Amino acid sequence: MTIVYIGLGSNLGDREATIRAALAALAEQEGIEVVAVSTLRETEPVGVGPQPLFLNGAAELETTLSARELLGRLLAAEQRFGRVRTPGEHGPRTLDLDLLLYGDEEIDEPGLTVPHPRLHERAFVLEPLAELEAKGHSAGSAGG
Ligand code: GSY
Repeated sequence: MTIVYIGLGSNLGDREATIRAALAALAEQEGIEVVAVSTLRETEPVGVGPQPLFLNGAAELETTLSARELLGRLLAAEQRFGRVRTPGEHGPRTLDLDLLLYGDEEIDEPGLTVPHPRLHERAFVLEPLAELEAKGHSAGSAGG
């Protein structure tokens, strides 16, 4: 069982309903347990030009899946909840599920980098992780 942290984001449609539905869909899947979810907060878009405000948060999962398998599940959930990915474009999105930490593993493969490469520079990720840690879910020592 590996402890994992994922980033949650949306800035299109019913943002909170989409994030909550995606978490429920993940929790139903074999090999994934949703352990804790941070509060969701509105944030100004970073690095994407003028766009609607995001709703962001983070969740702690426990999983028996490999990082690659879990990434596949996250991408499938994004698609299921209406995300359209266009290479090179950073348009508004119904759902963004980012794999932030996978235990204490460091992975750098095509399409899969953990810890997430921009984790430490994004307040909209760090603040919900800090909240989970304060609740006793220790993102700082994931897997350790
Ligand atoms: O993967 C993160 C997508 N994203 C966000 C986000 O989730 N929230 C905010 N506030 N800005 C962002 N810019 C990008 S890209």
